[in-house]
Amino acid sequence: MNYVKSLIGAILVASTLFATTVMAANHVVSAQVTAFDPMVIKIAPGDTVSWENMNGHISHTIDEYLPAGATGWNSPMGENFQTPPLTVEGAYFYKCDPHWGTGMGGVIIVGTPTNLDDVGAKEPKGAAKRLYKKAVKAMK
Ligand SMILES: [Cu+2]
Repeated sequence: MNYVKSLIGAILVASTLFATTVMAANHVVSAQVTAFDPMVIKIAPGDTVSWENMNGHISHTIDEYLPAGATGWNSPMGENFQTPPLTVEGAYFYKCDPHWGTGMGGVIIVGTPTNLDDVGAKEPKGAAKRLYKKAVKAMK
């Protein structure tokens, strides 16, 4: 009986570890001259995103567009960067401050983009408007 209990316990622990390992993925975005590739990505809650080839670039969330309860980031200039697990669902808009004038930015859609209508209601202009349209299109 004790053996069966401990066997069941071991299976539960193993399956939990397995699920955690399998479910959380990292998604790579590469800085290409003055654009992020891919510009819009869809990920699952709990996944992470990392940026590569970041020499001369920044990943900085547009905090006024963040989903409610989400925490933004501002990566160190010129350094590759990885987010913590993104657990709050919604669309995370981010920009490269030095190249924002040329429209260098991107969107990470975590699960359901619950805040996309709110972003649209803020009537984004210029590069932010372009990102917003790309995010909407990605959900169709
Ligand atoms: Cu840049």
